[in-house]
This record gives sequence, C-alpha cells and structure tokens, in this order.
Amino acid sequence: MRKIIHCDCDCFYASVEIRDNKALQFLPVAVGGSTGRGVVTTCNYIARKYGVRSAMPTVTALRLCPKLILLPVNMQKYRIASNQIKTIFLEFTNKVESVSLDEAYLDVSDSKHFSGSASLLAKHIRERIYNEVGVTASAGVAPNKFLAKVASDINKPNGQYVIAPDSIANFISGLPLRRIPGVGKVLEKKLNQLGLTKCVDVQNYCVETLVKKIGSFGYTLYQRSYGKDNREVKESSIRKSVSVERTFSQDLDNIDTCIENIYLLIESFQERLYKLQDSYFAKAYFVKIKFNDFSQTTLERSNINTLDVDIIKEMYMEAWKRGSKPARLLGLGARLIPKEECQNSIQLDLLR
Ligand code: TTP
Ligand code: MG
Repeated sequence: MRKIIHCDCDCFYASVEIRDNKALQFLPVAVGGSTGRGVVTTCNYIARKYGVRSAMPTVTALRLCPKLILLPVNMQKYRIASNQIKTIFLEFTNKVESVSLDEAYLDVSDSKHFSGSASLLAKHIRERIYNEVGVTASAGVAPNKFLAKVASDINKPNGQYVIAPDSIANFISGLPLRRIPGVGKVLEKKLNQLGLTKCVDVQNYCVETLVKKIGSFGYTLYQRSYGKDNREVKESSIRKSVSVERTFSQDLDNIDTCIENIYLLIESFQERLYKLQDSYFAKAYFVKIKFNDFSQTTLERSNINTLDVDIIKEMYMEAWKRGSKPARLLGLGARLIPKEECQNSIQLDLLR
C-alpha cells in the first residue's frame, strides 16, 4: 500500500495576486483577459459564489458579478511561487510529480516524518506553503493517486481529506462518475444513458460491455470504480537548464547601461544555482538579450572553468554587438548536467 499526497493550491493565480495586494482579500477577484474575447483563468472563492468559473468569458463573469475585480495574468509571478512550493515538497520526498504549476503528487510511503503519518505531513506542508509562499493549498491523502486527487477536492479551499485503506469501499461506492478524472460532460452523459451515475453502478456493470460502449477507457473506469489505481508517482523530469531574466520598464540604451543592470540579475541567478548545486553541474553558461525590436540573441560558452562577473560582462558585450540596439530584456542561465552523469564539469557554486 502506498501513501500518496495530492496537493493543489486554492484558486492559485488569484491567491498569488491577493497575497500581493491584501486590499483585495474580501472582494471578488478574477485573473484573466479583459478585452472583448478575454476569458477568466481563475477566480477566488468569493467570486465563485456568484457563479464565476475558470474558462468563462470575462463578459459573462462581469454580468454575473458586476463588482468583479479583474487582474491581468502574470505568469512569471506564478512560476516563482510554483518553484518555491516545489522546493518545499522536495524537502520531504524526492518522489514529487508536478502536474501543473499548482498541483503535485507526492509519494510519501517511505517518509519518517511525523512518525510516518501522511496526514500530519500534509498538514505541515500546507502550513509551510502558507507561511513561506503566502497562498493556501488543499490536500488529499490516500493509498493511490486517483483517490488522493479526488480527496484533495473534498475540503477545498484550505482543507484536506484522508481516505484510509479500510474506508475505500465505503468512500467510492457513492462517488459520482463525473468526479473521476477523464470523465467529462460528454462521457458523463453517455454513461448516464447506460444507467450509470455512481461508481457502484459501474462495479455492477459488465466490463466487456462497458469497453464496447465507451472504448478502452472502460477498463480504467472499471478499476477506478473500485478505487483502484496502480500508477506510480513519476518524479518530474531532470532539469536541463536554469535561467533568470528581467524585462526592464525602460529600454537599456547602450551596453554600459546593460552592464550596470546585470548585478541584480546575477544575484537572483546565484540564488537559483544555490538550490541546484547539490544535484547538478553546469555544462555551459549563456546570456540572452532581447532588443527593443523584439529580436533576440543568446550567447553561450562552455569552455569555462570558473565563471565570474568579468566573464559574464564580456559575454554581454559580445552579445550586444550582434544587435547594437537598445535592450528590453536581459537573461542569464546555465545548461545543466546531473552530477551522477558527469565528474568533470563546472561547479555551479563558482560564481564570484
Ligand atoms: P486549478 O488548480 O484547476 O484551479 P485553481 O487553483 O484556480 O482553483 P482550485 O481552488 O479549484 O484548485 O488551476 C490552477 C491554475 O491554472 C489556476 O489558478 C489558473 C490556471 N488555469 C487556467 O489558466 N485555465 C483554466 O481553465 C484552469 C482550470 C486553470
Ligand atoms: Mg488549484
């Protein structure tokens, strides 16, 4: 029996925005496009009371909730928050499978934290996310991925739910089929037409007939209707690179202004490298410049034993000459190689 935690942040993009502007805390807030065809990417739970939902046209959302505060999407901010959350997960297990920016499975079967209590661990992780990232998350704890995912929705927002092995049968029989990932509106309707609405109905149905009616997903559905799921938590793929970039509110007119501005970039790059240095070497370093006409260039160097600020400056100068135009964005990064694959690369911590 595995112990799986599924963790999913509550109204993620909206939570990040509200974190950064507490005045919005008790107001209906949505994140999305405001122009004619714009859609809501997500909204907070206050806005949900008015019927506002993800993927809804903004026009409809504003009709349902005229006081809705609509904010633009700021992916960079959500990515930073997402990386911070992932770093917290990795403190407790390496078996972390990120499904999206705000959602991950953790296999904590071998965890010794909290004397092996996955539910206390889930609670602790949610507290850490709240204290360190400033957003709330919900969690499901169960013996497999499917049940953990279903469980994480039950006490949303800011709650968790545990399905113990001996309560699976009881939990699953009344579960509406629509709650099974993969069962959308169309399939739900088809299943309803076969007289199937809850898991218990599928349990009592002939699996071969089910497959004939709805295709090979019928096998999965049959398994799920008994609360079964053998899928492993797949550790997210190995990182190939790490980089930071910054778009400037005013173009940097010449190379000297660019150089003046690389220090902040180097600082945040250092922070990122620091977190990775136990697991990776750098194969190469690169700098990127996006010019004010949106053309961009990347200059990479691999024959570096020690990387320092002077080398980075040189690289920017060389790259800038390719465009010789005002720059709007500067980036700095490293190509990575896992330590176990290589003994002779550049240490990540050599930047001075
Ligand atoms: P979800 O986890 O599906 O939604 P959520 O975190 O906003 O709300 P919940 O509390 O129900 O978990 O998606 C995570 C983020 O992905 C969400 O904040 C915005 C983005 N997203 C879209 O851009 N489009 C979409 O249609 C959905 C569903 C989400
Ligand atoms: Mg979410």
